[in-house]
Amino acid sequence: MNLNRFYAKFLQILSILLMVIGLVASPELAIAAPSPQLATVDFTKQEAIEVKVSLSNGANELRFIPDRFVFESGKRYKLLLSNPSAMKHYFTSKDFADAIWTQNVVAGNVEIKGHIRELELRPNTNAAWTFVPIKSGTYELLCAIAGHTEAGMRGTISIQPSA
Ligand SMILES: [Cu+2]
Repeated sequence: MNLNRFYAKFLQILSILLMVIGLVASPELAIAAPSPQLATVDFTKQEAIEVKVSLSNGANELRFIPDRFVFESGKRYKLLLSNPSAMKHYFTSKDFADAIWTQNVVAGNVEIKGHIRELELRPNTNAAWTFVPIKSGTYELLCAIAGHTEAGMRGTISIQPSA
């Protein structure tokens, strides 16, 4: 065997060895390597997506504006609620409230933490509800004041699975 043929044989064996090592090692590496997405996601540090909702309006119409909401599971939202009408109104969607994680509700100089189930807004007040949707589904929204739901103050909130 001359030197060139020796090297050719050596390289052939080496490449086969590397292939075998690669095949054996790669499944383990695939399992051991943490998913970069999972490793870096912190729901509370995502930029909040701002969504506005008006409870009634200056003409005191009994409706939510808008009355359809679509959120995506795992994203962080800041729902900016305002009541520009002369009556108090509720933002009530208990099943939705159970399907999200609430970071806080800020109203005036007060920040409320913990599980929130409904908000009551007096005339000319605002509140910001920051949350992360957890469970997908479609949930009913209504104003709990007698007669308001029936008059049209209702809507739906959908949570879609994360893309
Ligand atoms: Cu109302």
